[in-house]
Amino acid sequence: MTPTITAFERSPDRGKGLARDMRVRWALEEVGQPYDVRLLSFSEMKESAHRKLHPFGQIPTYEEGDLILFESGAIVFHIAERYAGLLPDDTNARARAIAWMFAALNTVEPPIVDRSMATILERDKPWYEERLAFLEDRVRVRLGELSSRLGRADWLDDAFSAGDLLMVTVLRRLNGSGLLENYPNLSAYVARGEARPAYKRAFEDQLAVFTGKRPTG
Ligand code: GTB
Repeated sequence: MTPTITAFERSPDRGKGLARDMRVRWALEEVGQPYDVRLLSFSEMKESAHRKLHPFGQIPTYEEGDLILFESGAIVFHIAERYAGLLPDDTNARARAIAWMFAALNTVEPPIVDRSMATILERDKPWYEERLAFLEDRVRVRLGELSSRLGRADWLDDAFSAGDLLMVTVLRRLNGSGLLENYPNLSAYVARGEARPAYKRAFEDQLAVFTGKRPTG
């Protein structure tokens, strides 16, 4: 059964792969599973038909037969469990890869989202510069720790996994902030993720939603 996911009809990032359907698209491309996409406007996301799929009226969602899922992390985890290619077979290595999935979403993403929300919602406040400096310090702490752990390795725990997929998408939210560039091994790590053929296919597909041009490859 071909799964259907939901995505923005018109993404605020103009198709730069920052909305969270990107991680689901990438996971599906990595495992070679074709999928359909249903595009939603902001108002459609808040209608009851969509809220039956997503209690918070957001994207992405995932429908596959009787299964309806929301939360990008849960969706990527489901894909990684159902299809080969995103989690190792070895039990301990698999547990470590899952730990990195949680680390990406629970430990690294929150300060990055706090920073990006402040740049959108708090820019006109008198205390904005002071708060931004505080939030960026919090991001730097996590980047420093992640950079130390990654060291010279290609991926967080030996082979590429769903943990790397989520971590790369989380770090990409720092694009344009100038923060990632101070950690060359993390910049190279993100570039390594973006160079994967599955990433490129997913990126082109979500970009095509915005540009209206179908990918050529
Ligand atoms: N925890 C949920 C998950 O991981 O799935 C969070 C889902 C979520 O935040 N969805 C956002 C959404 O539907 C889109 S991804 N927002 C509409 C709403 O809440 O009404 C967040 C996002 C949106 C846009 C950009 N961008 O343009 O750069 C980046 C990230």
